[in-house]
Formats: sequence, structure tokens, C-alpha cells
Amino acid sequence: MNKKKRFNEIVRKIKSVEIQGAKNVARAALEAYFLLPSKDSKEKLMSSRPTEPMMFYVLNLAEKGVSKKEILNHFEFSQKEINKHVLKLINNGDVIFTHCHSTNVVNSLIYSKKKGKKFKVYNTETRPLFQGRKTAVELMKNGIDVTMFVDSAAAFAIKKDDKSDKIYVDKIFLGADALLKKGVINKIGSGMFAEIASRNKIPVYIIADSWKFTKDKIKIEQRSLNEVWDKSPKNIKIKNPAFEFIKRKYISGIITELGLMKYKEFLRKIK
Ligand code: RUB
Repeated sequence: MNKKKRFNEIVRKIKSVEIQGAKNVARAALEAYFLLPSKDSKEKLMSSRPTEPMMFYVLNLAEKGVSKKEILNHFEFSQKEINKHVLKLINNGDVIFTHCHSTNVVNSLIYSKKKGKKFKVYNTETRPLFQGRKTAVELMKNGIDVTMFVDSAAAFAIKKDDKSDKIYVDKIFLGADALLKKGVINKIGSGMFAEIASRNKIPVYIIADSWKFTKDKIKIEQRSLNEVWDKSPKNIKIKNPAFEFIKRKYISGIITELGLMKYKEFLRKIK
């Protein structure tokens, strides 16, 4: 396959969410950019998923001459640091709830399991594209006890006071697409899960690379209506936002390569 074809193939995979999650998208975009480095390539890639500031950031670095190796080294370093902090945060016996598929979250859970931590994970199917299945399979393959819920079971699953039916949660781990001053953007549903958790006094932790931070205004991606209902009857309106904002007040802490800290402290550090 020539470079142009490979470039277009990566763009197609990013757009269709075959390549998904902020980190995978940023890595793939970088790969594509270095096939055909130009302003036009950068713009095509940047418009492929409009809610991905880490992709914008790495493409800007690449344009300024930072090497692919240096950028990939950062991702590796960042994940290793995140893993160490997540390991310390998990207590034996914890039930951890997560949503969608986040590489930063999944890798840190697998690391903790390998280091001997005993915990269970509840996860969501993540409609309409079912990224939760990817999470469940990866965790299961690494020996983690995982239970999947439909997204609408949020209030059923996210509680801690009623242990009689053995459904309860100790901590929520969410990834992030964008880290903003007033809060975080992640997969649609994340704001709702964080709100329910906060009502039940269950801590919500954001697990993300600090390169997702941006001062820019970030657009929430609206995806194809066919993802929700293919060939739906005419005159039914459908909305399909891919992401949602999580207010800062619902975030108990954030884990990045800079450590585990309150969101306000993270904002001070990142400046
Ligand atoms: C994925 C999603 C993930 C973040 C973080 O959405 O919301 O939680 O991107 O992922 P989508 P990571 O499937 O629409 O891309 O930790 O891998 O960067």
C-alpha cells in the first residue's frame, strides 16, 4: 500500500472509531502525519475526531519538528507513572466502575492485577458503539473479574450502601479526552455516572495523560445518527453526541504522570 493509501486508511479508521480512545487516536494520527507530513494532512487528521486535544497537541509538536520517538516515549513514560499511582490507590477487595474504553484506565488496571491487587471491575456496554466490550475482553483476558451492565443500569450499579444484593462500587475510574479548566470531557454518559457517584459519596477518579489538557474551546463531536438507529423511520429525530462534560465538583482526584492530586492542584501544576 502506498503512503497516500495508508494515510487515508488511518483517517478512515479514526473516523469510524475502529481506532478509538484519545491515546490510540493520537498515536495513529502521528503515524499518519509522518507518512505525509504537511499542513493539509494535519488538518485532515484534526477534523477526523474534533474532541481530541491530545491529537491536536502531538500533531503540533510533530509539525514543529519533535520526533515521533520522543512523543511515543512520553506516552510510555506517562502510562508507567499512571500505573504506579493507580496501584497505590486500589485497595484489595475494591469494586471499580468504569465506562467506555480508556487505554490509560485499562492498562493501569491490568498492571495492578499483575502486581497482585485483588479487585473487581464493573463496566458499561457503552452504546451505541459498544466500546465497553473491548474493555471487558481485555480485562477478562488478564484475569480480572469483570461484570458488564447496560448503560442505563447506572443508578443500579453505582451505589455503596446496599451490600445486601452484593452490587456496590468503591471507586469510579474514568478516562478523559479533554482536561479543561472547569472539568473534563469523556465519553457520553460520564457526566451522569459522576453525578450518581457523587450523590452516593463514591469517589470519581480521572485517569489521563496530562497532554490532554487544553485552554482551547473544545467542540463535542456529534456522530452519525445511523449508529443509534440504522434505517430509522422518517420524522424521528435522533441526537448522538459522542462525549460529555464532567463538572470539576464531581471529580475527587486526577491521576496523570504528574501524580494523584485534586483537580485544582493539577490545574496549578499544568500551568
Ligand atoms: C473513548 C473515551 C475514552 C477516552 C480516553 O471514546 O471516551 O475514555 O478517549 O481514552 P471513543 P485513552 O471510543 O469515542 O474514542 O485513555 O485511551 O486515551
